[in-house]
Amino acid sequence: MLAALAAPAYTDTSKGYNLPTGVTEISREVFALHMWIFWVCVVIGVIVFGAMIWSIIFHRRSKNPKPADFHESTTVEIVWTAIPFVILIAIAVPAAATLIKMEDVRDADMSIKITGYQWKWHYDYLGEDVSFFSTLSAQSNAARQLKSGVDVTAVPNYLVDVDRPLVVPVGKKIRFLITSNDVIHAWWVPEIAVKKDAIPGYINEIWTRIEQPGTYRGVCAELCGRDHGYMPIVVEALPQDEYEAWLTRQKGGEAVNQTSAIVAAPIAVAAAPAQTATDATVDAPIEVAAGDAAAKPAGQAPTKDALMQKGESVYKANCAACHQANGTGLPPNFPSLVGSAVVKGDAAAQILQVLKGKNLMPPFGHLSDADLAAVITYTRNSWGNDAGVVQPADVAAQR
Ligand code: HEC
Ligand SMILES: [Cu+2]
Repeated sequence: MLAALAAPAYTDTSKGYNLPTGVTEISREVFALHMWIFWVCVVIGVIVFGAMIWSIIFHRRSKNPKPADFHESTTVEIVWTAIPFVILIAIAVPAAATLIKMEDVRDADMSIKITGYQWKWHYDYLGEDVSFFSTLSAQSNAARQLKSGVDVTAVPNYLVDVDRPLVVPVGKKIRFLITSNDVIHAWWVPEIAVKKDAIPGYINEIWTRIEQPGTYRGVCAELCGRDHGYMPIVVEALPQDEYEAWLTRQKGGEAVNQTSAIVAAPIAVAAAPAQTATDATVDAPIEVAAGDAAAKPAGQAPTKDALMQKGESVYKANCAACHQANGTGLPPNFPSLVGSAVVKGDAAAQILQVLKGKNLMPPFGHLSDADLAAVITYTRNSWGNDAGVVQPADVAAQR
């Protein structure tokens, strides 16, 4: 989130209540179509309602006790068939032209596979060996919890902020391959006029070429279950050189641990309010250690402090929705982890349950070993629990 604050301001090209004009050629065409069809509708509305109101007033019964009884007029019938036909053609031709352009994904400069999950997005930069999950930002997620006590109007970009945005270059034709891992989602970012269903078993294609660097926000546009409202999209468009620098940074170290880069930032934010000034100075080196240690491949086991730090942010992003930030859950459906026999018990059984899920609890096998070890260690050693450390190697052993 600190990164988000430093990023270019959110670009909003909507004018009050209207659609945004957006920052791509297609989005401007969509806007022009929208306005053209809107005015066609306004004119039709004025004529039809005008004729109706005029008839009601000037041909009311008290004025014309004996109604006219003429019948059939070939001229009128031809006119009222021809005019709508012409209007429909005038709408369909430009709309079809834009649709065809939208579907033309040939000659793309790069491809990104987007996969919807309940309730997050996964981005895979094809051919680049860079992929990651993008989930609701820890700050929004904490604020949205029942009785969180947080004033949501004070949370920046409440519910439209993520831990890791989709970073793309400007000026490049980017092909999106959109699919889903579970139910139907829809990837929608109004400023770039991209809205496509993410359907399990299908891959939908669409493309964009963003002209202006900036941050563009969107949401899942398909009712996809309980947390449908909590899977926002953030696209950060960077100039080509900055994008390339970003991509290089992702490749070094990211292959080992997909989420390492973000973990440091949410921790800083999450930990800050609770800390006194002295704590903050004392903890600062540990934060660095958390990022480093956890990002290293198994073999160099992370310290308990590092696991706890990272675990807290993984917990907030993945578990707090059901088990609550303070671990007490929402019984009877979502059990409390405070003093839970499973949490205090055999580590292997607990790892298996988190990896594979159980009944209403979804599987978390898509998280890295480092993230899972951290979150399990966190639950085993928070809220009065004291059940020892789980290392990434322990998680790997259960996969
Ligand atoms: C969608 C809601 C949901 C989320 C998110 C969730 N859980 Fe659970 N969890 C459950 C439910 C429901 C159970 C009870 C499963 C059962 O025994 O039927 C459970 C049980 C558990 C248990 C066993 C507790 C006990 O005493 O039975 C542990 C440990 C646990 N979850 C850890 C986690 C961790 C760690 C995460 C995050 C990585 C997580 N859960 C995310 C719903 C959730
Ligand atoms: Cu969705």
